[in-house]
Amino acid sequence: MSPELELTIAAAREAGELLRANYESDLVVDEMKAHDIKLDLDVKTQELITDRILATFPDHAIYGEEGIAGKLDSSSQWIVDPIDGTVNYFYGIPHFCVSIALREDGELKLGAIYDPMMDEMYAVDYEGPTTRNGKPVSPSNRAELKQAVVTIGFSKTKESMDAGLERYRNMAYQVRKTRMMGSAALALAYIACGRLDAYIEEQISIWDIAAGKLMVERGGGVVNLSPSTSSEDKSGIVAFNGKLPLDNIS
Ligand code: 2AM
Ligand code: CA
Repeated sequence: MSPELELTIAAAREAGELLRANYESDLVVDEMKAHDIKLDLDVKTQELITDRILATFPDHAIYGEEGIAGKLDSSSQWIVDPIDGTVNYFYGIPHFCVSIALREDGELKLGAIYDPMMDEMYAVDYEGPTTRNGKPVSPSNRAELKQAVVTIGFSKTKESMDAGLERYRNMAYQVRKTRMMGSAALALAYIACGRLDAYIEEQISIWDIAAGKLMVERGGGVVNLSPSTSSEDKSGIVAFNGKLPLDNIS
């Protein structure tokens, strides 16, 4: 394992332990929006990850959901989501994770996604397969929509919700089951290991998907991103096992 991935895994695990320790405790809410919540713990967890990474790589950049740090012009960028699935976390639904990826010269290189409630660590290095708790995993072989379990996410704006609902309506008739689970990073980790066959969402941010995108692609899955209609720094995503006929959906 590369030293960079070792650090990524250690930081993700430590962050996940902090989340597990505070799970179902009285949480300090920084911001409560119609369809989103920001917790003090989002910020604290990112600070922990930032400290661990910059202690080893003080010249690198940190791009996190909760802010930026380090040398921002560095060609080595760590893309961090301290809690992916904050709404689940706040409501005591045990499906959320920590996601950390390393991007060098604009290319995703490695990453880890840690689900602290399941104690599952997904990881992908500079080379080699995606692993879960150290064992190689791969996407499913299901090639027909009628066999597929597809997870769909709804975003925040009315426009993106309307688009998502329309897509959901069409998809629901064709697939075996749909799921709405609330963590983009875990949706991708689940595709990378064959638990889910596809994930479609109208509007996600890079930190939600950086590590998971690499995990899916490394196993031969496909992740198509499209520019979001409503926000410049967000994208739509269609991710799948590489076998389903979803290449033309965007
Ligand atoms: P979060 O928990 O880190 O905010 C739920 O559909 C997924 O969308 C989660 O992965 C969630 O990540 C993400 N998400 C929540 N708010 C978002 C926003 N404003 N823009 C993009 N993605 C968001
Ligand atoms: Ca988050």
